[in-house]
Parts: sequence; C-alpha cells; structure tokens
Amino acid sequence: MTEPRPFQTDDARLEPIAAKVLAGERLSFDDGLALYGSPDVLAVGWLANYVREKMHGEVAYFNVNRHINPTNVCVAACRLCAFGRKKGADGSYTMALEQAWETAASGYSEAVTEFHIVGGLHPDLPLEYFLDLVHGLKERFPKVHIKAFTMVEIAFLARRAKLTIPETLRKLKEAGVDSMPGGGAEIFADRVRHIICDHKIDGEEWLETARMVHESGLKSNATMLYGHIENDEDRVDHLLKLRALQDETHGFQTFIPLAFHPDNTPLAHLPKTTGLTDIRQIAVSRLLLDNFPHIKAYWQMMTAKIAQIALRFGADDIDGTVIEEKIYHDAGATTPQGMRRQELMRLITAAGRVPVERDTLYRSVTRTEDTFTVAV
Ligand code: V47
Repeated sequence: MTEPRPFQTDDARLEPIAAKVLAGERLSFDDGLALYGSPDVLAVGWLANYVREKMHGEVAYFNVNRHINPTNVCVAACRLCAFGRKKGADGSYTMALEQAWETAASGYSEAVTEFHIVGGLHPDLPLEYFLDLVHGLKERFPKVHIKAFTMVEIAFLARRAKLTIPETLRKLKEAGVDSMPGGGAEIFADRVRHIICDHKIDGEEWLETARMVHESGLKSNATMLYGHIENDEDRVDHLLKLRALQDETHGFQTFIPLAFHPDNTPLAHLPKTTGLTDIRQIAVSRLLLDNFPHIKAYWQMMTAKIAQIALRFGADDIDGTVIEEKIYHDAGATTPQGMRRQELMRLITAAGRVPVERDTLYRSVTRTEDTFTVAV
C-alpha cells in the first residue's frame, strides 16, 4: 500500500477546514461558504474524495430502474420547469392506468429493481388513481421497489383528499409505495423559491413532510436545484437544513444535487451551469452532509462524462438505467434518455471504481437479464 498523498492547497482558508475533515469534525456555515468560494477546486475535491473513500472505499453504486411520469398536467406553473403543462394544453398527457402499467413493462429486457414515479400536480386526479396505479404495479411486479411521489406531490394529494399527511402516507404504503424520491426541494430560501416555484409548498413544509415520511418508516432522498438565481448562502442554508433534519430522523438515504436546465423554461435566458460548478457542488455536498450515507451524481442531469469525474470528487452513486427520462429532456438535456446496465458498469470501471448494482435500499443485487435477487 502506498501512503495517501498529504493534503495540499494554495488557499489558506481551506487549511482549517481540512483539519476538521481529517479529524472527522462537522463543518460550519462559514466553512461551506469557503468551499464554494475557493479557487482551489482540486483541493476541495481531494477533501470530498477523502470522505467518500472513508465511507465507501472504491465502490460506486448504480441501479437498474425505470422512470414513469404518469402525467405532466400540473397546476403549479413553476418557472424552473419545462415539463409541466396546463390541463388541455398542447403536449399535455395523463396516462390511463393500463397505459402506466404497460409503460412499466416496456424498455430494456433487463429486470428492473425500481420504479421511480413522479409527475405533475393534476387538478382532477384523485388519490385513488395513484393508489390504484401503485397497487396494480405491485400486483404485476411484486419484486420491484416502488419509489414514488415527491414531498410536493404528497402534500398536494393529502390536501386534495382532505386527509392529513400521515393518513395519506399510510394509504400509499398500504398500496405498495416503498420509499420516496428527493425531488421538489429546489432551494428552501423563500426569496428564491418565490421566483422559481411560487406555487409549491414552501421549504419548511417540504422539510416537515419529509419528517413525516421518515416517521412513517419510509426512507427518502433529498435534492437541491442549483445554478439559477440562488447564491452560495442559499445553497449552504439548504444543505444545513437537510443535515439538521437528518440528525433527527436518519431517514434520508441519498442527496442528489440537480443542475438547472434552462431551455424551454421561463428562465431560458439564464446560462447553463459549467462542469466545474457541477463538480464543486458534488464535493461541497459530500463535505457538508456528513450524515447522508450517499451522494448521487445523476448521470442524466450532469452527463455521463461529468458523472464519471464526480466519482472522484465525493459521489458514490450515478443512478440507473432510467430508460425514459422526461423532465430534463423537456428542458434541453442532450444525454440519452436511458443507458444499459453494461454501459453504466463500464463508466464506473473506467473511473477507477468498483461497480456494485444496488437496489433502492443499497442492498447488493445479483441477477440474470430476466430476474434478480437482493442480498439481505
Ligand atoms: O423536483 C425540474 C428538477 C426534479 C428542471 O430521488 C429540473 O433518486 C433542472 O428529483 N432543470 C425531479 N432540474 C428529478 C428528481 C430526481 C432525479 C433523479 C433521482 C432522484 C432520486 C430524484 O428535477 C424536480 C426539480 O427539482 N427539475 N425542472 C429543470 N428545468
């Protein structure tokens, strides 16, 4: 074994942060600002990689999943979004249940281990539609984990059904929902939220809904949308609010920073994020979110090439086959809509990491094309 290279930087502000990271101590708000502001991105990345390797060694995770977006009809009209449509507008769609179940079965021949289900806030679809959708999927694909509905959708469905959030969660669980994805968090700061997604639940409500999800015994993910009109303070504030809730619930599995894609949105005049911004965001996330087990470099959002680099800057997961991505592609993403399992493994191996296929709960999966088993 060769000795690890010692930490080196030209940025004196990083020295005390490095001392804390190497001692396993928690970083502060100001440390977060210094990490965002440092010109020495390689040193920031070195620190994030140190933490990442301490937690996960050489392993990098991927999964075999399928996204299903049952409707793009949405009452919210968020400025950040190119996916949502008003009811009856050109390009709007809502899947009949049979259509959603057929979609679930379509795509690659490899047996998927996860359905990732999110959609618009439809003004008329009742909670029963979603319960039937999930129940029907469980009947047809009993081994597949159902990761469905963001905190925003749950709060919306509960209000429409005149139920409390815990009652809504109980019904979703009974129907077969196994965990929740991390979307809809955007940026918690009110000032930014009012501009990019005015009609969504506010940051406090997102966090309170996540708390109730975790109290119901379900795990969830968390996201942050960056690269629009937020500043470094907003980003650090967002990350530390997630960290504080995680201290209480331990219900978050994975954090996924999401770069804003401006095309076809009312914010189309904003520039796209650069590769360096994306890489730094992964590293700062790994360093500030010391109590999150996983940091995901979602390849669809950051491109496969940047996701590969991210595996050496703090990320331990690149997400999955996806098969049919819509939200980013409506906003101008140029990545393929899906990727085969072999290709995900090749990307990880070429980044010098050891690919491990996981299920949604990070248990390792062994498989043939048609079937899989999960290590317990
Ligand atoms: O909530 C919407 C974001 C999210 C745009 O939990 C946009 O494993 C960029 O949450 N540009 C949905 N982002 C995606 C998401 C997700 C993805 C992969 C894995 C997981 C997980 C969760 O996408 C939305 C919003 O934050 N989004 N529009 C846009 N124009």
